[in-house]
Amino acid sequence: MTKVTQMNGNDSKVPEIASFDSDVNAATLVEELESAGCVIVKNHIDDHRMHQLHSELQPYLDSAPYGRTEFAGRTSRRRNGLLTKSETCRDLAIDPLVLAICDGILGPNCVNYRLHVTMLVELMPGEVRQEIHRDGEIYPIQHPAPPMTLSAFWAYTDFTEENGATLVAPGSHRWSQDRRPEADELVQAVMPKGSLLLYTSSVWHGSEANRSDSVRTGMGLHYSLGWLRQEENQVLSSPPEVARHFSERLQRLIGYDFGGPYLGFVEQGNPIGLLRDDDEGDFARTEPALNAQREKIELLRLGALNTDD
Ligand SMILES: O=C(O)CCC(=O)C(=O)O
Repeated sequence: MTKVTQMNGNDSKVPEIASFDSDVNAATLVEELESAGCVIVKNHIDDHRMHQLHSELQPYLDSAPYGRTEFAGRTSRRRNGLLTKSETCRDLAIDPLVLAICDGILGPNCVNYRLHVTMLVELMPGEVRQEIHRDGEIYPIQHPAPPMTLSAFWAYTDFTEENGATLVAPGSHRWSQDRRPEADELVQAVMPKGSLLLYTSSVWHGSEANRSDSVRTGMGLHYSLGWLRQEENQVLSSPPEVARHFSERLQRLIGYDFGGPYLGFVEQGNPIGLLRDDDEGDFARTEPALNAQREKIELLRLGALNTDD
């Protein structure tokens, strides 16, 4: 593990993102996410899998239009719906280490978490800095809030200072609604291709300008609490005739499952039945195991977290 705390001339801490090798255990990463809101896992996937991922996805990126908003980046290209486009991406969406982190970060506040959004973000040379934002802003909830999403942003290319490695404000998951990061509170997630940046929904972040002459591409596979609406409409992006070929873990993760007791039924029963030829129709709108898990969840008191300021 590399975790260095530097001091500047004013004796104040220089922000840093703790960075771990990929043999790190999930509990260590959960602890770091709870204390800093962000963490890097270096070299989590090898060159062979990166090569597979590129060969499956790059044609879709090459044909993608440039962004049409400042936020999407007018010199950037994006693609979503990645599960239908790449088998390697389907595997990465259920990466055991990432799911174990979701268990620790999202698990305490829901009985099932979901795949929230899949996206490729390619910054071309000349792209400007993105608006710094919190992913949790899509929900009308005051920050700091308990983690509503866990973002897993994979380095599809190397992430360098020059090519636009994501800017993150460590510790900002505890900041009040109105506190914005100062310039010296932002640090870039510099990491080699195949690494992974993780951060939670109250963390301020955004892509840095690409001042290099090469592209910088990140692949976001983000997760959310099972009782929230997912950012990407996963069951329309992967309708039943497509999703029936996915692994059962992935089918359930994208939404062919209850999001909690009584959440998301189809004709009274579990939507996983839509993907089974031999399904005889289950007319239970919830399941005893879900009900039992639900009992263990402490009621959320939004806006009740301690802030740092
Ligand atoms: O591309 C990046 O570094 C971050 C992108 C991001 O946060 C977003 O588009 O929501």
